[in-house]
Amino acid sequence: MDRSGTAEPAERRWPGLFVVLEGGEGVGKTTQWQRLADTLRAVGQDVVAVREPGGTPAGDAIRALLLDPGSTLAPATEALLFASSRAQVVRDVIEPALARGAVVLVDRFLLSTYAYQGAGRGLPMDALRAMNAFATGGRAPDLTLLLSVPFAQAQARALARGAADRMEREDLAFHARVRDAFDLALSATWQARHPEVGPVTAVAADTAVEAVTVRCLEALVTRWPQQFAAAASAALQRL
Ligand code: T5A
Repeated sequence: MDRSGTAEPAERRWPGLFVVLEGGEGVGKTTQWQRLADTLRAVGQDVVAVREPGGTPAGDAIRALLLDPGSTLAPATEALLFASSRAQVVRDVIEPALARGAVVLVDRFLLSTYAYQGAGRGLPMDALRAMNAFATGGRAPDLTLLLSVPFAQAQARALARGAADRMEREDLAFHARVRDAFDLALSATWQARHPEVGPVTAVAADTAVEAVTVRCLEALVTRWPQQFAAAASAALQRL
């Protein structure tokens, strides 16, 4: 059992809310990240939405380097570049937004590094954990929504989208290791060992986009009923 059903964490020390969307290629994260931001803004919430890598001028330049199929990067270089983008966006965007009380929606965060650079590339988890701690300064998400779709369906979606970036060009075995790592992150044992990731909850994303948005909002309502009830109700009415 994951920790998503627990009450609002006592350790929350900032006025804003930090919510991350995660999952392998083609699960529909980016689609839901945009839809959640739009739905929350439509009911008057202050929302800051950024994606990793990216979200700052330096991060966008790092993103281009990381995703360019022409880049040749050693696994350690790749990991450090993802962490560099993260360090910048945490300090320039995420921290100030949380301090003023915004809902911060981030498309990928720590869990992606563990799944792609840890399970995918085989880099040591202890090194990645230390690197992540340095990059975030200890900032943990309040909740991660881990979108899941049957592997073949997600691969078909990603393929249908067209030109593949450097990460998407990795072979099926790489992406299967990434998927397994994401699945593992749903276990209570894994989450207890990785408090830096915060609580992780699964969202089934194998249906129409509108229904997945409702499921994401329901996961937020479970944890913060007052804050997200209006947005969830608006999304339900659009079904
Ligand atoms: N990475 C990232 C690391 O290796 N380590 C790290 O630490 C971090 C932070 C980022 C890459 O970097 C890696 C992971 C990634 O490989 P990216 O371009 O941001 O690159 O790639 P993704 O995060 O994979 O984002 P994508 O946009 O490519 O994929 P998504 O978010 O899973 O899917 P999305 O929303 O773009 O949807 C894919 C397609 O499916 C359709 C969409 O219209 C789109 O065509 N779709 C649906 N179709 C039917 N039903 C639904 N419910 C659908 N939802 C979406």
